[in-house]
Amino acid sequence: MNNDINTPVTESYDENSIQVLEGLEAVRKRPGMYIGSTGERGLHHLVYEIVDNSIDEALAGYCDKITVELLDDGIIRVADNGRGIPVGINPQKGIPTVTVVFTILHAGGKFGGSGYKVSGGLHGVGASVVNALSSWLEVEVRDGQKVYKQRYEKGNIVTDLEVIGETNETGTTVTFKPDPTIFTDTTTYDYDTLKVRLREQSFLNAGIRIELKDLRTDVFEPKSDEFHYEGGIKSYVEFLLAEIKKEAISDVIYLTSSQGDSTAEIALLWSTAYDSRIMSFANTLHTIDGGTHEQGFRQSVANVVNKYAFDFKKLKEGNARLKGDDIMEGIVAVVSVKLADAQFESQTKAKLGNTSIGNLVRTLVNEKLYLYLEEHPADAKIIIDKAIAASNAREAAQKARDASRNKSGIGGKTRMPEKLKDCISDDPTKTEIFIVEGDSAGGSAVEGRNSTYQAILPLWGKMLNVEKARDDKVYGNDKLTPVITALGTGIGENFDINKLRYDKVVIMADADVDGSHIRTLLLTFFFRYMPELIEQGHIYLAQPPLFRVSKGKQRFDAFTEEEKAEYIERLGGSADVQRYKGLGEMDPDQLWETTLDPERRTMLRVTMADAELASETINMLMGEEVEPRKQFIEENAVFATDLDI
Ligand code: TSJ
Repeated sequence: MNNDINTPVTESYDENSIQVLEGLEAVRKRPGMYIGSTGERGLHHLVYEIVDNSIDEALAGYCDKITVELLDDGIIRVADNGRGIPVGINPQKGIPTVTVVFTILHAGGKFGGSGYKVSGGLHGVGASVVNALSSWLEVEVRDGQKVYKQRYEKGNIVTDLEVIGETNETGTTVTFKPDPTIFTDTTTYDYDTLKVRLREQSFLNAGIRIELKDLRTDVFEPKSDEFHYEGGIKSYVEFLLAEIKKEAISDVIYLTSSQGDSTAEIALLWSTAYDSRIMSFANTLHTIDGGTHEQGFRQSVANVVNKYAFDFKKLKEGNARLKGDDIMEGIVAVVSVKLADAQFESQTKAKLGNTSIGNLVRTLVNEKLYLYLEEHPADAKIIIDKAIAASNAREAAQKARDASRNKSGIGGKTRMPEKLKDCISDDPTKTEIFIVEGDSAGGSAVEGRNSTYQAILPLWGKMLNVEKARDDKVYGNDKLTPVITALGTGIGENFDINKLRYDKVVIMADADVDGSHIRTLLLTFFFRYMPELIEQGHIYLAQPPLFRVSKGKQRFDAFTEEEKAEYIERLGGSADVQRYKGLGEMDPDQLWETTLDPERRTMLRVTMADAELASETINMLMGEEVEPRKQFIEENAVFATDLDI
């Protein structure tokens, strides 16, 4: 037996043997060329290289269970119940096939070119690479009669293949310890990284059972998962849907076809989401950067939906064609292709380049998705309506965005909202804008204000629920557009605090439930779209009083029940008490005296000083759960007080 990886184990010098002659030494010299990197990714890649062999055995129909175990000391064990790697003498090399698999560098590894054959052959690709990069590796083969074992260290054979017992089972078990002198960053496996990948593989290979066990004694708690999906990529889209916490608005649509060596398999559905989630794979490798198969999918889905909408007259005049992005809104899809000579492009080698597979996908979608729509007109209607809604929202957003761009300077002045009663001064260090709830309060405020420095912008009606809406709706909302326009800063990426037209932005709403609602919505809007305004202390909450306590010429405004009682006592125990029902019922003078006059008013400055409270609040506001948000809105008065600095 040949015990040295530097000694060629073959006598033949044909072209294929050149790599063989290089031996595993080459792998240890330039590990990155074989596994991508020697960082965390490369470390995890070792496991995938081994597991892929068991998956091939399962695809060949001889294995239905794969187990991956994380052991102490960075050791990994992968076992399957397949036929077992052949132990007979390989006629070309004169040594057991299993030894060939682990000690000879095979041409055409995953990183050296194409490493995939759709059916059979090419098993064991990568096993020698893993062996070369392991401090030690042991393989155990069960052939239904005997248990064979061989051990290697850094790729070198240290024991002959020997029989160590008897068995009536079949299968292969590989145990290895990645070499810490190669994986210098880390040799610690991340359970969740393996979990995501193994789950993905079990989706892509319907019916396979993959078990993952964390048996490391130093982990906080032992973990294990089992993945088994008879539905394959149909189960995958359902899983992805659950992951984004959305509802389906169509059935799962499953399309498949093959041509020669190539197959394309697609599962898709439309959900209530506002973006799309498309996962593409080539030969079960996740093509993060997409490629021909994914592009073919996107284009043909857009074509088919448009063609169907046109053929069945589902679009109004002028809505001539729906854009791809609008059709894709809410789509959840898995596109999985298998092909003989996958060509990968891009920096990360995660983009498929084969044009023929793009055409296969296009043909598949063009024919079968169209048929599906014809046969499921109710689904088709929902899908098209959703695309039309997306299209309308996008157009509204564009209009609002244009409106929010401050064109003053070169192109003249932005037109201010009709409802805005602006102030005379345009000195942005002195001016104030009051965003007022309701038209009647707005009227009093306009009359009562100091018109040199104080602008009034009345808002009315039921506001849009900012937390729940998509960005487009916020941009396009006719309640918020005047606010954006009046402030002058623009929002999102257009935001420019230097264009702020007022020093103080004051939210003025009643102390009742509606007022609290509006306050919450505006605060949420500012938090989300103009956080700098809060950070730099420009946002305020007006504090209109609740009571007027008077006796003769003496008058006091009380902001709380306690204050009211205090004033009554100060006035000798009896006094006239007027309850301010709302801003709308104050006359202009009262509003000026109590709420607008900088000399007398009380205002709360909204700050982010209590950053934790703010972020928690916003998380809760932005979250999916309705209950805490509802509760928050009801308790909004408390929020305002908490922000009082
Ligand atoms: F990568 C590996 F080599 F290290 C490895 C291979 C690791 C593990 C965990 C499993 C396997 C593996 C290989 N499982 N099952 C097989 N099957 C074969 O190698 C095999 C068995 C029988 C025949 C045959 O034609 O009879 C052909 C093959 C390729």
